[in-house]
Amino acid sequence: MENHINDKRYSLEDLPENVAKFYRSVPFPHDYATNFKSIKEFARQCQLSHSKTILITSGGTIVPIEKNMVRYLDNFSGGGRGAATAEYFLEHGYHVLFLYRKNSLQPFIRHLMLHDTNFFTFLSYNPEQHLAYVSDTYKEQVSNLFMKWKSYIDSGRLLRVHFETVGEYLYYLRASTIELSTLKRNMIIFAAAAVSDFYIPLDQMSEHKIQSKNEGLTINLDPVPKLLKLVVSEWAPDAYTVSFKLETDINILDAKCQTSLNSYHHQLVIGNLLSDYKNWVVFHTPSKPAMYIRKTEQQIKDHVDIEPMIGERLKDLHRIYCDHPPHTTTNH
Ligand code: PAZ
Repeated sequence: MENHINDKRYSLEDLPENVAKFYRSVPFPHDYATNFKSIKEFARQCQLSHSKTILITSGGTIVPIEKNMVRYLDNFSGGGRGAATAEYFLEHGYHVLFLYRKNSLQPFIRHLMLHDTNFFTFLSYNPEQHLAYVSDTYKEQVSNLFMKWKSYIDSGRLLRVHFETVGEYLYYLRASTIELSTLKRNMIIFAAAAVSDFYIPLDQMSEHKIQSKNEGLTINLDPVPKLLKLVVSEWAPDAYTVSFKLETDINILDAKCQTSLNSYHHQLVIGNLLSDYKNWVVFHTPSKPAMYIRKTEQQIKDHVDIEPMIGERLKDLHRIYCDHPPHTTTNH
């Protein structure tokens, strides 16, 4: 790849075999060169302004089952957690690189995109003039949300890069973590995207739409390599790295979070349960007992977001992390 010639950090030769094989077995994102340039420039601006920065990954990745893709495997994630978290950190002075699934929720304008309050809710119609317009009741709210979204983008505080496939996601995760690694401890990586665990390598994928012949379909999937290890040990070793663990069985959630911490040696795993992930989460760090963040009954009734509560706690942990120079023992 043209951008990466002579940059050893991107060399596939030095990667574990399964990771190099993955990158060789998925198509390159077609708008990579443009996005890579934007990410590099964003990292330069963050460094110049000494700004704290957060990379937020958001939404679910898809797995194509045909090269001329008609069908794909997907997951439930809608990007609400990532978008709401981006809002919190933008409002608290951070630069945000928002790596999100195309057409998933975005900060601020998510309120205009949600399925239960889709954009038509905000419109009125004047049949005489044949005009639709934002109704007076919502004018201020819609205008505020739109202006926040636009002004953070225009000022360079919010950079959005989108992906669809798991391959695109992992290409952009590598570029974002490597380029932002110059920010050292000033950076948080907040990996909330729901990333496919399995994929079909290009050389095993049907070229054209798979034809149904009144038979079932058996698909063989290869495992997607876990790149968190490389993020933590090679690509952005000084960042405050947060991963998520989603489970459906509460009895294994804590153990899975601990296993993840022990395997990757990062700073925080946030556990959540599919049935209740909007109402409570649990923080696992290497040195403190598990800490729960729960909405009150009233907050649940009022549909209050939990992400500002997660953000507040995380911002504190990040401040403590930044206040301790590398290689000293911290107790956070
Ligand atoms: O995007 P969303 O708000 O619908 O869901 C967020 C989430 C549940 C995908 C996230 O909190 C999470 O757990 N992400 C990691 C999922 C995983 O274990 O791969």
